[in-house]
Amino acid sequence: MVKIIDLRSDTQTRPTEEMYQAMINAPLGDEQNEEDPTVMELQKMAAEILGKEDALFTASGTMGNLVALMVHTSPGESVLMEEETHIMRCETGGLAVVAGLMLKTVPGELGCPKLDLLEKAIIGEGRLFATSSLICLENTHNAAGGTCISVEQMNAIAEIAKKHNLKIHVDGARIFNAAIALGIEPAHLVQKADSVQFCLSKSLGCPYGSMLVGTKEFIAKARKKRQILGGGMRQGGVMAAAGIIALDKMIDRLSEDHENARILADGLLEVGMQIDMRTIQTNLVFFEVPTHLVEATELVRKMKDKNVLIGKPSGNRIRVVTHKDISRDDVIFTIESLKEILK
Ligand code: TLP
Repeated sequence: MVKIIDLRSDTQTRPTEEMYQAMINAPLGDEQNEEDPTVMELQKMAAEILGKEDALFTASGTMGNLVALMVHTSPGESVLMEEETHIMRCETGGLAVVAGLMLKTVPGELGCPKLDLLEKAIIGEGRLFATSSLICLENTHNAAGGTCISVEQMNAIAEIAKKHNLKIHVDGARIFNAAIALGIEPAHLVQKADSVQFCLSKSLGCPYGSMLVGTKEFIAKARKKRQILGGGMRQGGVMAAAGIIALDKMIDRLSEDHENARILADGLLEVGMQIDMRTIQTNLVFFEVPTHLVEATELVRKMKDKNVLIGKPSGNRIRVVTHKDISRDDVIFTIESLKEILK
């Protein structure tokens, strides 16, 4: 069988053999009644790893983020975030459609909202106002290039949040990539956050699911909001079993993906692509295709002919992502393929 090298996203992974076995053998129960031992074990592990009291298994990152927004806010309020966040760009406007929230975006630097502008954007109390109640951060930040928000930045944002009585939610779809790249414990990185969503189905290799973590009170409320969205499960342990393996075995290996991303970025530079190297921090690589070399859509097509799938271009900008099913040899093959196409 021909190997397809799929660099479009770290969502394009297959479960490990151990995950399949765990899924087959998982003890099961009714998740909505909190009787599924496997889901409960996964939730306990997720809460512990992120240093929070409790956790909830959700269908997706989108659902986890939306549930968090619904718990932290009331309809008619506003939520602040950096202007290229995933919640703003790629979650179908759920915050407005379902949660009844107004969005205020703030320009950022490498994915972190600019602090002075963030504070200025806060809407205070008043009969006429969509008062701000929540700040959402994204760590790592997808559109900025998989960049990390540091503990120092988190602390500074927490100061602003405290001063204005706002909560902080972290869309940590790839929070473990951030922790590994920054060289700190995940719990330390999110200490100042009131809630965090992270994806099992991204870098960690699971077929399904996200975790939402926070206080016991927050998670009790989140469980009800998840039910509104139709996200209560029955024998959810089948899917949670893969998550347990992921938290046990798949976090430490993320540094391999980061190394592969750096090698890929160096190779892309070598063949003439343009990259802001400040953004090469984790497993995402965004590059600009100079039009004098090749048309971005043509490059995608030619790479596909070589069985290498790369992201759909946005203008001339293309994303490639390393993950557990991309080996060092795959990265080298990708660079060689680029060289052949561009020679
Ligand atoms: N990101 C996906 C999809 O948008 C295509 C990707 O390939 O990067 N937050 C962040 C930062 C994300 O990157 C994503 C998904 C989500 C939330 C949503 O997670 P899901 O797809 O599980 O709803």
